Amino acid sequence: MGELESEKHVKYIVSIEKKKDSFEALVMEHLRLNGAYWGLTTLDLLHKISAVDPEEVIPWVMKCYDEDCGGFGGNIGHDPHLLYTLSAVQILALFDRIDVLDVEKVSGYVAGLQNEDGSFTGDIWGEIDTRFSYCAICCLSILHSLDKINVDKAVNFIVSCKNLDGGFGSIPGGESHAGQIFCCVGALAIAGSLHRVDRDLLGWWLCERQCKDGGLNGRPEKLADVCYSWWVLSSLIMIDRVHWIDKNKLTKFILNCQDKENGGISDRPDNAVDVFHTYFGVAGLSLMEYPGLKTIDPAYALPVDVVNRIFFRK
Ligand code: GRG
Ligand code: ZN
Repeated sequence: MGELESEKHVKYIVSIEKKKDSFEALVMEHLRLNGAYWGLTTLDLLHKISAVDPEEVIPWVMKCYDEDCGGFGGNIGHDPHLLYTLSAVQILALFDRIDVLDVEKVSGYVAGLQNEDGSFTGDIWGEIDTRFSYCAICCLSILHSLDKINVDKAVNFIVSCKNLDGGFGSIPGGESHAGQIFCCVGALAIAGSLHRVDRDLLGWWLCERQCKDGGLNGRPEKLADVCYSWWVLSSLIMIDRVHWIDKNKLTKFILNCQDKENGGISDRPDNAVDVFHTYFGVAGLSLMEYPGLKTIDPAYALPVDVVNRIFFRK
């Protein structure tokens, strides 16, 4: 079935970090802090975080910080948003540099986005989505600041987005989608509330996502895509039902999506690679204990050694 082309993927990720004027960098402009998180986490899983210089990364991350409100934008001068604030905190955690943050200020920004019903808006414009519940809970947990929000209400809102099929949507009544399921299950895991998930029902829905080609899709009747190797598999692991899919077939599907010449992983075989699917492929393989990779934590989406450093530091 071929092997994971680790060295080529490292070269590919480092090259997109450098080629800031490439087409991919251009279309990804507003997502740069996210892209940096996906790329850097992949490098760390491949044991190659040393390929980038923290003295370049950390000052750039801090340039995306809005001192007035305490949140991070997607790039220098962009408006702050929970999505980018989580990416910034995750990148700083990867480099063990949370110390550069004003934790009171950043956690105050995140907590200020919680609504009366426990939900979160992504920024001042008011869109509500369980993605933002995940971002807030993950971010505050890394900052040891969950006490700044009403966790019970946050959990109750997420549970109100649970559907009869066992899955979760973006808002109450929203269709079940593997990406939202990751967010809801991840947030509930971090909040210590996984007992609110119907594990057998959800596990059944999630394992039904495996297609004939071995890959996973995000909803019934859709095509398989490497990114669901992350969204679906991480959720299955958190509810302890990962043995319900065929790992061997999924591993083959991911390895088939590699660009074996220039590095990088695509959404499905023979498509163009990008940094997101490179992360999803490598992270999916890490969840399946592929040899030579660091283990990734399914809830925090960070290598387990990084998570341990955050919570068990003496
Ligand atoms: C730190 C891992 C981590 C996440 C941060 C942004 C976020 C929190 C979570 C996003 C969850 C999500 C909704 C992912 C789904 C993304 C996706 C592939 C959407 C495409 O959906 P469709 O329906 O595509 O357009 P399909 O595959 O169904 O055809
Ligand atoms: Zn995808």
